[in-house]
Amino acid sequence: MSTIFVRSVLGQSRRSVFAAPARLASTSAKQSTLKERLADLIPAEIENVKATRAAHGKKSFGPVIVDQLYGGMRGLPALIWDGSVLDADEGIRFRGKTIPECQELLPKAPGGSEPLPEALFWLLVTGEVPTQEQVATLSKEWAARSAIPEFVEEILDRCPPTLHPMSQFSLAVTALNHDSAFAKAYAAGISKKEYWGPVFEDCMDLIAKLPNIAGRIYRNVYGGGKLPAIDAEKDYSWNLATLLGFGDNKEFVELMRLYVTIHSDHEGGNVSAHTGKLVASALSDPFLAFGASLNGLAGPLHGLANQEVLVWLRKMQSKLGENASDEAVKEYVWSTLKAGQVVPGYGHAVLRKTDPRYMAQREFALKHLPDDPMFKLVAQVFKIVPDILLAAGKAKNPWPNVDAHSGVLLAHYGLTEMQFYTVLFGVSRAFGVSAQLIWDRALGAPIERPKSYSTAAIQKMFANKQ
Ligand code: CMX
Repeated sequence: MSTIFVRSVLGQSRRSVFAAPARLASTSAKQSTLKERLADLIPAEIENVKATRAAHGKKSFGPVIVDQLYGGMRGLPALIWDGSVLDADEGIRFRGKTIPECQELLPKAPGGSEPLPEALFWLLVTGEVPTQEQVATLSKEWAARSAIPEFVEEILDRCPPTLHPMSQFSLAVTALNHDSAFAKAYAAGISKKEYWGPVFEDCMDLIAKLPNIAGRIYRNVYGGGKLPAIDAEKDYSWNLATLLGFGDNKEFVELMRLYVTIHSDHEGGNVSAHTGKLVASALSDPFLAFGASLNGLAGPLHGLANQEVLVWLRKMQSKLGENASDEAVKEYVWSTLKAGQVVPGYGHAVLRKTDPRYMAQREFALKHLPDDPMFKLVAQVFKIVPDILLAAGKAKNPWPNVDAHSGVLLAHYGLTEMQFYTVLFGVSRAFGVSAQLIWDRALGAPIERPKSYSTAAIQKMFANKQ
């Protein structure tokens, strides 16, 4: 990644703290915890943002057209989101690093080959690749914070098993606000400059508690007995897998490391990320904000698509049988479109090429489960759907997104309960949203309040104008 210099109004060059090329953390960083490292970085980034606004604040990004107001604000530049940036052709970069670069550079578990999500969180928050030692410290810290209050356990235990796991997830996360450090500090009159500290604490608690929440929901709804305790000597993904009942399968644990890493963040405009940022801008605490994110993620055009893909593939398989011909699959895809439904797992609001998150999962499947019949169907669908979507002529992007592949990997290892899949997406998304919420409060981001118009107001505005 190239080094970026921001010229301040005084004519001095200031380097963004996040613009450093890929490197290991500095010696001083090696000795610090994530919070200490963050505290080091904040003053310089505040100055960097000031300088950026002074130099570029009045510059235009180009015109806003009326269609964007009606068209879901597609492409409207409207948000700052530092953890990741999405390129339409290349896909996501986390603090400037592609998924393959993260797979190469981020610390791994002993004997593992996928990045540890702890490392990805450190990268999202600081812009630095952490050391193995820093990652181990973070694993331990999350294990120490992982217990959920008894009343939250009771809330989950009293949910009917017919309540969708995402609704249960959102309830539990929202209820964690009972112990929010930020809400307490705000009520006690904390200064604006100090907001980031308790928000950091809440975000660390949030991420740490998610395996216990997800594990409890999974076992309550699908069985599997008593939830085991978190092991402070093991990493986050091992604990997540173990609480779901799959910890003794090394490949599944590796899958969790990859899964959480690639689902963590996808810049700021997607529904879950933007919802979290918006709600937190009212100074709602991170639990309330992320509960709202989860409610957005639970929609079938967003995170629920990972459930929908497997439902759709299974229906296809039960109709066509195994080893269906390309012709039969084509006909099935057309029948989906003709019924006025979307092909789940295909298309994207920003991407215009195959999602690198899909490719990372495909690589994993080619390495670990090349002969799985469902993976073969996913690969067959990948060959067939893009041409059909192009021929149908509506979708701007005919290529697969992340959700087209995740379900088949989970199902391969025995996690076959499709309604649960979006919960795992939600666990991952907490990483990206949390990193941004911490920085939003550190940088004093204001309450969001874009301007809306009525159709009558638009008509009046342009009356008698060409
Ligand atoms: N199947 C059928 N039609 C599709 C399609 C698909 N996979 N993708 C887009 N289209 C249609 C849209 O519904 C839209 O139709 P209308 O004009 O009738 O409204 C038209 O093509 C143009 O849409 P677009 O501009 O290409 O796409 P959008 O930005 O509006 O929507 C997305 C993006 C992801 C919601 C859409 O591609 C979709 O519904 N895909 C299937 C669901 C899915 O996989 N969602 C997961 C996305 C990743 C994530 O967030 O997890």
